[in-house]
Amino acid sequence: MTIIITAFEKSPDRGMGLARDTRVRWALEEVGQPYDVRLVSFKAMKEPAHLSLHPFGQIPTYEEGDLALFETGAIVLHLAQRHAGLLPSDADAKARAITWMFAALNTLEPPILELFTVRILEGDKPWASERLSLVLDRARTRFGQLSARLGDADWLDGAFSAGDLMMVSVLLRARSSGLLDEFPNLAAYVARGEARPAYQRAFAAQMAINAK
Ligand code: GTB
Repeated sequence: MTIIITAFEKSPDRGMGLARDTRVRWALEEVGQPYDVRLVSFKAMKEPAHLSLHPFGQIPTYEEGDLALFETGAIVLHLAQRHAGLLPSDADAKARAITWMFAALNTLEPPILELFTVRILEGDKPWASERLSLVLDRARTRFGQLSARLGDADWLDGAFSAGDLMMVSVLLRARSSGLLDEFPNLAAYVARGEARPAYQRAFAAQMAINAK
């Protein structure tokens, strides 16, 4: 059964890999599943055909036969549960890996998105610099806590897992803020994720679309 995901017809980041289809592509590459991509415009995302797949009119979506999913957390978890390569077989280790997926999406991603909002979307507001320092401090606290937990380990809990895939994907979005550079072990962790052949293939595939 062919897996089909959706992605931006033209990503605003011009192929830097920050749009969320990259993490789904990465998961698909890690578990060795081929997939097709349907590109959608911003207009098409808000039309009924796409809204029937994604109630919030966003990318990515995931179709596999009769199954249609949205939300990258759910998609990556689905892939990790159906195929070998992203979750350990030990039940407790699996639960911890899934915990890291949630931590990435619920604890790290919100302050990183706030950073993006204040730097890019609200950058011209008169209060932007004041708000930026508050938001930076909140993100810095979370980065410090994550950095302390990671220490000098390669991955968050033993072998590379879906938890690392999600955490690296989320941290990548903070690179342009410079915050990652304040925590060398996190910067090295992200670089390790990016160096994985599966990530490289996923990045190249989305770049091929956006470089056109
Ligand atoms: N919680 C959902 C998930 O994890 O799947 C969030 C999905 C989402 O935010 N999708 C975005 C989208 O479709 C694309 S990834 N936006 C269009 C809309 O809402 O109308 C977010 C994104 C967009 C652009 C960049 N960029 O240019 O750097 C990075 C990330």
